[in-house]
Amino acid sequence: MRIDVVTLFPVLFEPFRQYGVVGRALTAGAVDFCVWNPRDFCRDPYRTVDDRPYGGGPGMVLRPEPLKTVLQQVKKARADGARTLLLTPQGQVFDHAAAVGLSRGDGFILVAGRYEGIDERLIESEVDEEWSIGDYVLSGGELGAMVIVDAVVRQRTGVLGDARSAAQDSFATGVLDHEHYTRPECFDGRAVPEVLLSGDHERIRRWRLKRALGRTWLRRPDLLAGAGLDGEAETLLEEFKQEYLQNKGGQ
Ligand code: 9D3
Repeated sequence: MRIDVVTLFPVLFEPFRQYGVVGRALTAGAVDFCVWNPRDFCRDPYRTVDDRPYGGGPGMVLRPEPLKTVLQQVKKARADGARTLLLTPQGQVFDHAAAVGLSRGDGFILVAGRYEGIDERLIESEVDEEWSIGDYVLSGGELGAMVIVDAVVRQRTGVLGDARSAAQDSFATGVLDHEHYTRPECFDGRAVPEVLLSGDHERIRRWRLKRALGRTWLRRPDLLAGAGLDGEAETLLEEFKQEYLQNKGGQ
């Protein structure tokens, strides 16, 4: 898989590409990652990338020419017809299904905007899809690009040490994760739930599933609507609800 990112701030991607799951994927050669700066493709002596908006108003707009030049270079370098995705507050909200979809292809080109936005004609001529990462205001598309790369790269088999990890991620299963505990057995006067020390793997599995369902019901009931629970899950969730409503806490 190859991912290209077009950004005015390539340095922001330096630690991102060096560390963690993404860093290992790049080192292992599972993903080719290239960062391009439109400023390097400016023909004017001052290398200006922005200009004032037609019609007036605050802020600046990214000029179409440097972006067109850099995107044509990227597309020539790839020569695989990869889709070009623009990070923008006006885009579709990125989610796990989108991450899985993108992880199945050969890669894509991400364009991170800055300032008030990008000249619309560049979007019409060079951009295939527009994506947002959520309903809050960021200063630019770079964090959005990193979010997408991280979510996509961890879906690729072989990238995670344990192939089951990606499949068990929340949103992959449709429910939130259960609680986690490690040593010591007693911390700040709080014990680890007894069942986790029992060694009874079937009891532990049912407890974890019940906690996961219960937490999803309490915190993100919207997720449960699309989770498609089987009979066992339905039963465990009913147990959780009853215990919760009787104020037993549900251990
Ligand atoms: C005056 C109008 N501006 C503020 C609401 C519009 C605006 C332009 C550019 C707001 C933010 C940005 C920069 N943001 C992004 O490029 C961006 C983004 C975001 O702000 N939120 C969620 N996802 C994304 S992806 C790219």
